[in-house]
Amino acid sequence: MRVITFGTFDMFHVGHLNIIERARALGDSLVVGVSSDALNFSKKSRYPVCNERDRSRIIGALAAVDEVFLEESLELKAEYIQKHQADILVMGDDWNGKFDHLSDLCKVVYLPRTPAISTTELIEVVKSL
Ligand code: C2G
Repeated sequence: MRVITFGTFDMFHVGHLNIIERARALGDSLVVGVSSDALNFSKKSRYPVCNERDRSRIIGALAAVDEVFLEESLELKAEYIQKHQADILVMGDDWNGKFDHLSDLCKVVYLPRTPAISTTELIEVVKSL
């Protein structure tokens, strides 16, 4: 079974590692769509701290990850799932219900987020040092 997941993975932290490892454990291979800088800018009106090239390199270097590609648009999930022949889509439960319409293409699984860590909180901690 091939698993696919998506994310920005900015300032890579253990919450990111946990979901990637848990996603991989649901199948035999894992492909990760890393959100592009432009996609992030369109969503949040700011660019990620780490650029898409560096974020993709970090994700691609993980033992749990078999393949990485750039996610250019939130609207293209169906195309990405088909292109990569994914059997299971994994997302964190902050996206609960948002991708249920894709369940005719593949199984859709929402995994619980790791508590008490996020890129936003890391930025706040660093700012306050
Ligand atoms: N995550 C987690 N626990 C945390 C923080 C993040 O499990 N403490 C998960 C998120 O639920 C998500 C993944 O890690 O599944 C990546 O998180 P983000 O980088 O915040 O990704 P996001 O901007 O939500 O993805 O198509 C979706 C887009 O790519 C956006």
